[in-house]
Amino acid sequence: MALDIAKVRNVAFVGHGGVGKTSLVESILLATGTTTRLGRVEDGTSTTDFDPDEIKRKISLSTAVAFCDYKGCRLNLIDTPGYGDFVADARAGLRVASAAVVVVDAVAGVQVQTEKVWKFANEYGLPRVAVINRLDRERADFFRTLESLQRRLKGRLAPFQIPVGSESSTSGVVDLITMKALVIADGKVKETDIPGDVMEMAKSYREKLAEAAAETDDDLLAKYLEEGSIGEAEMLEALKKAVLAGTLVPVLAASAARGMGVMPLLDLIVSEFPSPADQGEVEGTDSRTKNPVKRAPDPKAPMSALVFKTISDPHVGKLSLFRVYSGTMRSDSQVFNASRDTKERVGHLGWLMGKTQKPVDELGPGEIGVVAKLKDTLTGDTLCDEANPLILPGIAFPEPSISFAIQPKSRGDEDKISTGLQRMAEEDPTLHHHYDPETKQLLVSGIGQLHVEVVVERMKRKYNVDVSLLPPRIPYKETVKGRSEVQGKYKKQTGGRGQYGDTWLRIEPLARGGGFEFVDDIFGGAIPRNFIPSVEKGVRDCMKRGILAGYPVVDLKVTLYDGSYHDVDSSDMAFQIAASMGLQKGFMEARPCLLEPIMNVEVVAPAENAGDVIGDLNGRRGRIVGMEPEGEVVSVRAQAPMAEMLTYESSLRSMTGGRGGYSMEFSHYEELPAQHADKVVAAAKVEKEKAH
Ligand SMILES: Nc1nc2c(ncn2[C@@H]2O[C@H](COP(=O)(O)OP(=O)(O)OP(=O)(O)O)[C@@H](O)[C@H]2O)c(=O)[nH]1
Ligand SMILES: [Mg+2]
Repeated sequence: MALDIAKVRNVAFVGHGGVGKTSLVESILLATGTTTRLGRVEDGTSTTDFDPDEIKRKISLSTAVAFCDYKGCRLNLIDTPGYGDFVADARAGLRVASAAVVVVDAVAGVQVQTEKVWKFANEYGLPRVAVINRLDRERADFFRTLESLQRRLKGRLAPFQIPVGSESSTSGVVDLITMKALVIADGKVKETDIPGDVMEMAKSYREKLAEAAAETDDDLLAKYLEEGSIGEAEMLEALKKAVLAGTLVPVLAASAARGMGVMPLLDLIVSEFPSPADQGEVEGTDSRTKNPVKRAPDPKAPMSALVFKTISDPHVGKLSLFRVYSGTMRSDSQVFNASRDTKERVGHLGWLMGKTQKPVDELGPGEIGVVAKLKDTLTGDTLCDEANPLILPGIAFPEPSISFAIQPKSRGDEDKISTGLQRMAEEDPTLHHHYDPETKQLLVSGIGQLHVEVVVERMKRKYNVDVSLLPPRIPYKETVKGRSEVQGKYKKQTGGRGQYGDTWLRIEPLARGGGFEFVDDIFGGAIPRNFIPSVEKGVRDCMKRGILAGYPVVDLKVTLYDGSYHDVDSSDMAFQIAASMGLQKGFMEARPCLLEPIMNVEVVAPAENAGDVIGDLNGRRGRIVGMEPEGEVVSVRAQAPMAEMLTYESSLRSMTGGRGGYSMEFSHYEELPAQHADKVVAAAKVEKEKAH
């Protein structure tokens, strides 16, 4: 029997790295009796950080799902990674969730990834709660963090609780709705009266909450202004509506380590977050007619499900994690992958509890499940009923921003490497790889350095190949700043049939991000029509290979405006070569330059190190764009070239005695100053000579 859909809650845990998402999920599993002891990330015993790489690094690298039952509801807890390199998984987790728990650290406040996941949640229109966690830590401050949330995130945030005690003496929370305290004593949560020392604060925040509730409804506001208060039932009702609509975000207080604030979070999830039934119909596209179609979350409707995660294991094979949106998926059945137009056999279905699966016969709308060994299905695909083929909106994954060349440590491992990379790319849509014939190197591209390092470790553990990672290759690009007009001519007469292609090209820059534009400006048949695509192909191929230093050419407009041909000797190939020769020459005459990737960097460091951090960033050609004190720490935002930031981790560590942290993501391309560009061009020459 599938679950009662009104009783399902799909909740994604999102936030910046290391704020306690996995620990909070673990506390929930213990509090609901799902587990009998509290697993810990540090000990490698948590339910959702089960992967050996996660255990080794003590961070989540990948989305994992666990479930629990509470007050008659089924809660699917989607634990997503917070580290910037793995943010794609957080996005995928939010895509299939009905609500989000945004966890923030009580010391650091809002951080880069907090803002990012907040935007994703907005994109999917998800109701959410903000949980201020790790309140037991030194320098933790609920009210300062609340202020940081209200200032930096868009949306109305109102505390539903305030903490009792602070830092190591944190002992519980005051529930501002019931005006009772929930304190932890002997590892158990007890309801008590509000302690005297927080009474004033509790009253003042209760007042604010009543006000926030009143403001959600005109009639209620009128009553509040007239009578000076509103009843608990009315207040609750108004808050509930606003939370469901996403117009109000409750803020809760927690310490996952102490199991504090967990029960109120569970109550809120059950009573205020939507079920898949509340989420209503989903819209997709009929894969045959391309018409929009809607599906109700009804167990009897035609089945549709979205795959949001793929895990591949050399032993178990491929696992596909999915959410059912309509209809019922059954074990031992056949489904249709509408995204790839292929049938798939579904063997055993399961619910997920971290790395283990609980077998289940069928999964109804809203349920999250797993199936092994689908042959062609990848992340983002829609599985459905073949007679009613539907494609649901997929998941947008970020493009990789950093590339490393990898080398096998022993000869003859090349095949194993490509199999491994192929499999890993199936699991991870943000991992790309390709062979560069210029340098004869295999390049692996990912979102950041850690991402690629993890890939290399996995390759060793799962596919038994040891590779070394060469220093990262900065993804420079080439472009021009000026214009030129050149002839590209290829003529060869050696016995038999010759080769003849002749083109005149005009080369001009496009605005940054403009890509490539090819204009055919041939009149009067100077070049026959069938050879025009050959010219374009010659230009494109040459741009891909690069001209100045072997990096792809971008932001370029090439106009073919004249040329000539030979009745017998002209061919597709001759025109491709002619165009490529023309472009190479014209490019060099049009003031070529290199573009370099610029990163957005956010550093959080102790306030006393602010001066050093800023000085160091300036030394790395960085531009400081903002600096905000957050209590005893300071957050510095800057833009700096990727090439200068590769060694940042260790510098920051030594500057701050290990107390600073940072995150970084790609922002845009800018011209690389000439003295740096010269070095890159020279290095490319050396590399090319070595390869030939
Ligand atoms: N003192 C204290 N430490 C906590 C608390 N919650 C989590 N931690 C610790 O903080 C560290 C990070 O916790 P995780 O649960 O792994 O954080 P996360 O948000 O899942 O991290 P990523 O998945 O890597 O983004 C671990 O060492 C936890 O034990 C808390 O309430 N108090
Ligand atoms: Mg985690």
